[in-house]
Amino acid sequence: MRQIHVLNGPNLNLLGQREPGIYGAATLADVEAEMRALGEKHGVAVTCRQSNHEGDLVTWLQEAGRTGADVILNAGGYTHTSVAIRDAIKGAGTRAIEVHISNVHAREEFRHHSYLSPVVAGIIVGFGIAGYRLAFQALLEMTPAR
Ligand code: CA2
Repeated sequence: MRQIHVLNGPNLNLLGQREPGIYGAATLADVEAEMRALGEKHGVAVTCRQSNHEGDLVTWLQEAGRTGADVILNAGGYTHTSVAIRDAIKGAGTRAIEVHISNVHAREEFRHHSYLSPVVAGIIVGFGIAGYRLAFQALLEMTPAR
């Protein structure tokens, strides 16, 4: 069965609780429920995880690469800092779509650069939480990773 892992990084557990003007009112539980519903509809095994720790994301990206799961990744602030997460995607051969809820290019300069963009299959930015659904649809249109 095809697998999609939905990985969210630091502070995304706060979705819907703070800064609704930037990130909207939906919670992470809402996002994950939508991903699971899409999985049921399309016969995809969906695993949702969130961590505030860089190493957890590295471990989960390696696992996805090993097991042939596709990844929808919002690495949060680590997007702009993490060589380790980039190396995990590239090193494990993980196929990932990078998602950002906000339009990072319309925000502070330091959010304009992503260490991850050169090693992911595609990037979806600025569509709010719809970006996760768009990433799911994009993956469905690709040949399964394995
Ligand atoms: O727009 C995105 O999805 C981001 O990945 C979110 C990250 C930010 O560092 C990136 O530059 C862009 C921050 C996630 C923080 O999420 C919060 C959600 C609600 C309240 C406070 C923080």
